[in-house]
Amino acid sequence: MATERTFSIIKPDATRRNLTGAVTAKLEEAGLRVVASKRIHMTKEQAEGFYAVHKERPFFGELVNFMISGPVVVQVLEGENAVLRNREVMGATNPANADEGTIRKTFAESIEANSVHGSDSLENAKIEIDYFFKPEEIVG
Ligand code: RTP
Ligand code: MG
Repeated sequence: MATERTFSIIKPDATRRNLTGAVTAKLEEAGLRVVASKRIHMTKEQAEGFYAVHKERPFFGELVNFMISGPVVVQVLEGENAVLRNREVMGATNPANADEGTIRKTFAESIEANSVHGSDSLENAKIEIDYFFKPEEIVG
């Protein structure tokens, strides 16, 4: 087992419904420590850059518009196997397919408005953390 850091976003559908605390509680209950957190309203350029890997996907434009439709909370999470652990507690992308008790099963509105983002690999976690945080903003 290895202590890892991963990157999380509490998406606009969740901040709009005052679910920042409830989502964070699920992360903490899963053994993930919030070592950095800030509420931001992404610019279009920031969202497009963040989701650049999806730029050829049919949902790219809608996804960017959704992500800039309200504030988000970007977080760095630390814990044992944090990348996989976070993916487990998030649940499947489409809440209809997500397991009971997961964040998306409990809170998500749709496949797009699915309440959270989480890095899908350790390599991407590092890139995504660096995209939003300066090293001194992370307190382990
Ligand atoms: P994420 O990157 O946000 O953690 O989610 P994920 O890995 O489970 O899903 P991914 O395939 O990377 O897609 C990124 C986000 O795009 C939106 N999406 N919309 N309309 C659609 O068919 C569709 N598919 C994906 C979701 O917000 C998804 O989280
Ligand atoms: Mg993804």
